[in-house]
Amino acid sequence: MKSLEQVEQTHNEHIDQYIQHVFETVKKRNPHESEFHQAVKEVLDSLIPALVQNPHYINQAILERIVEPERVITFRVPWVDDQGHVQVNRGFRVQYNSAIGPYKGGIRFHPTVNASIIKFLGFEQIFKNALTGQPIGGGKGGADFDPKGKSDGEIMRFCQSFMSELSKHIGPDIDVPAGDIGVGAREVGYLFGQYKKIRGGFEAGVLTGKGIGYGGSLARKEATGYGTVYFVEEMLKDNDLCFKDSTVVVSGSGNVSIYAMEKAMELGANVVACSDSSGYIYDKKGINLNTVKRLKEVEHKRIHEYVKEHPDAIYTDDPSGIWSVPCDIALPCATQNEIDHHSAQILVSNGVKAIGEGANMPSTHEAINLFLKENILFAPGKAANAGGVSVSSLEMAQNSARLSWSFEEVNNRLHRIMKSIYRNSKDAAETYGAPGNLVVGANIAGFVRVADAMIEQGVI
Ligand code: NDP
Ligand code: 2IT
Repeated sequence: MKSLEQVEQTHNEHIDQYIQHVFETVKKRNPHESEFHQAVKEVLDSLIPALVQNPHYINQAILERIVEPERVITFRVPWVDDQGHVQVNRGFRVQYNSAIGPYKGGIRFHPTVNASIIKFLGFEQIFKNALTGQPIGGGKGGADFDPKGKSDGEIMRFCQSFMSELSKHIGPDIDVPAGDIGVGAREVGYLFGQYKKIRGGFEAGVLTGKGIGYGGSLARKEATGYGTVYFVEEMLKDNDLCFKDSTVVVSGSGNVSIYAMEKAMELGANVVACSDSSGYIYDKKGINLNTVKRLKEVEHKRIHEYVKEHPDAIYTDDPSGIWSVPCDIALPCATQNEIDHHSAQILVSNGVKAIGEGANMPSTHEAINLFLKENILFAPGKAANAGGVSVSSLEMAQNSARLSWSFEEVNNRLHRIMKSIYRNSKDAAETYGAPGNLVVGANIAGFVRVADAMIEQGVI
């Protein structure tokens, strides 16, 4: 007769085989989409204990359903450049999962955007949004448009063309886009203006990240970066560590990066390095954030300009070199797969204590496994960067109520949400037999909320 342990082991092996089968189907159905495969694999691999405890998720084919987007829209985006030439880009919107609310997620404008990137981001967004506790489903969009070097007029015409098509598929109770890489308040403004013109009415809640003067929320701009630091602060506190007097490296110098640096500095950290896609700056005495803000937010210049004003700082034209700067806390806030196994090894050998992912999927599988193996505190992106979409949801709430809260009010709510995401991820990790593993905890906590809502709504 088999022992109880053997029976359990066989059962777990069956579940593992089932999960592998679901993953193989995803790969077959979506060939050559490596980022999408990566995001799906990370979530599926976390779910064994959740399926062991909840076998009805298997009977109800929750995995097979959750990996398949409810809808994927691809469209032509024609626009006229300043020379009078017609240009064509490809636009995307993936409406991934609406079990707990209208589709919600950003829009990315970057030349690398393709179906794989948008699907990986949309898939991550389902679980991230569930973790926030807010009523928002998962979606993502974008275009392979390169905003670098484009005039303001070109950006506006591109946004108008993009929205001319997208407007057919979105609405305050249907799908609510926001910003992501290459899309900030300026682009959201042009997108909103075009949507309003097409609809003939002021539906404030159709987009978030709007300007403060026409329905935007205070603290949305700061929310992702601040939220990442709030999350990491909780994780550090739980391990008798803190930001004060720590050395911090933050990749990128865009929206998420700038406000992660700001909050880390406020908490007493010395932030010594940041980057853009061309290279990184190292300023031993601490980055001057006012200079970075002016260069990036106002003048739209490259980060290497920083050293002209701060000659003690060093610029190196290799963005991934930033991970060789010794630090206690690393906050990757630029883009996917920016920390590979090699960079992770360097961080570990330099004594890093904690990683907080402000970007989406910035660490490869191999990097994450190394951090976990070496007991480095690791805050996964879908939990740690959920502050942006959380405040987006608060923006929707303010729009519905036709009022606006103070900065302090929104910031306090954001802080509470990040604390509760940390607590729920930590508790789920413990409940499901992986104490301290916030990757497993966040994936399961997000998944269970969505899976239960899907079951309650029947096979749809
Ligand atoms: P931005 O466009 O404002 O900034 C992106 C920054 O990352 C820029 O400094 C950019 O440099 C840099 N970057 C891009 N590619 C690389 C690279 N290969 N190496 C080094 N730096 C690079 O985008 P966001 O700050 O909004 O987004 C950053 C990340 O955070 C993304 O992963 C996004 O999905 C995620 N995120 C964003 C949220 C938001 O609310 N905005 C919410 C949650 C997650 P360059 O200017 O040279 O391109
Ligand atoms: O990745 C993300 O969570 C975002 N880009 C923000 C999404 C949003 O709807 O605010």
